[in-house]
Amino acid sequence: MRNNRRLRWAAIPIAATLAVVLAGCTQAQLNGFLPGFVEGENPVTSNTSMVSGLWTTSWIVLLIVGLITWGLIIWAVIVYRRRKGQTGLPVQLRYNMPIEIFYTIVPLILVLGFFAFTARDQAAIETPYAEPDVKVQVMAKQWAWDFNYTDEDVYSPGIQAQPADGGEPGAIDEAGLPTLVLPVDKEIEIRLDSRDVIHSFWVIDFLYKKDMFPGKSNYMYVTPTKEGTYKGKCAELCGEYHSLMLFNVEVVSQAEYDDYIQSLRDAGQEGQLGFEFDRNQNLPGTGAPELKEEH
Ligand SMILES: [Cu+2]
Repeated sequence: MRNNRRLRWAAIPIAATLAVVLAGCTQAQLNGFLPGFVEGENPVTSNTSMVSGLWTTSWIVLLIVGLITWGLIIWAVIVYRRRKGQTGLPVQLRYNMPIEIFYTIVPLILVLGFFAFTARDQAAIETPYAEPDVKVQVMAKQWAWDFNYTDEDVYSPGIQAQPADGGEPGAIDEAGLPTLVLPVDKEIEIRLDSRDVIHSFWVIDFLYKKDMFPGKSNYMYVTPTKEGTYKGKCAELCGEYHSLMLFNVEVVSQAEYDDYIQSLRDAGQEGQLGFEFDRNQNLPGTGAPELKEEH
């Protein structure tokens, strides 16, 4: 009875604090301060709301755990502080079964909960499109990107970021960055490959990145839902000019996409930039002659 009343007293300030804090939140804050979110506009991709929901909910749960923990620490420090005239050790308590059970069960619930929600969202995001509208292939290389538009059989080669002419020291030539053009509201399958070492394909506002390995293809499935230009970068330290391994993703209307594909065709960039440009030519699966064992 007495314990219940105490708990109620603790619950009131916690709930009040949460209500005040959350009521004062802007949409951007409720979105976990993640990049790409603009109030009143479409999310950037079909996945971003799910990712930011998982992120923000996790933080709220963890902050509640934090508030309870900090509250208990401060309470114990104040209530059980050493008072004038006290000597020796206070009464030592151990094997308090209710508390032992409490701090075994609660973390277990938290871990299982985080796991379940992560697995659910990951499964949704990683589900391949049965019939993607557009297939592209991204080839990472030290320190740039090649883009193959698989269905259209055209390509766009990229070079690493160059210094801007006459700009600030360290400024880069934005116009010269490799650019992947994608149509809006279309299901896109992106095949990810590497020509040399491990890289990682990261479009910041997509809230998603995935590693790219030599000799093994990874895939990502995404539907961009807002037109715009989004910054991308390599997210896996891959050598000296890793920081210059930048690109842009331009999400455009279908008509603009068709124009872009035509411009590549007009420039003679037909066909695909294949694995023949990879640095290592002896990887399994590349068709290279394999070493024969001698008997
Ligand atoms: Cu890289």
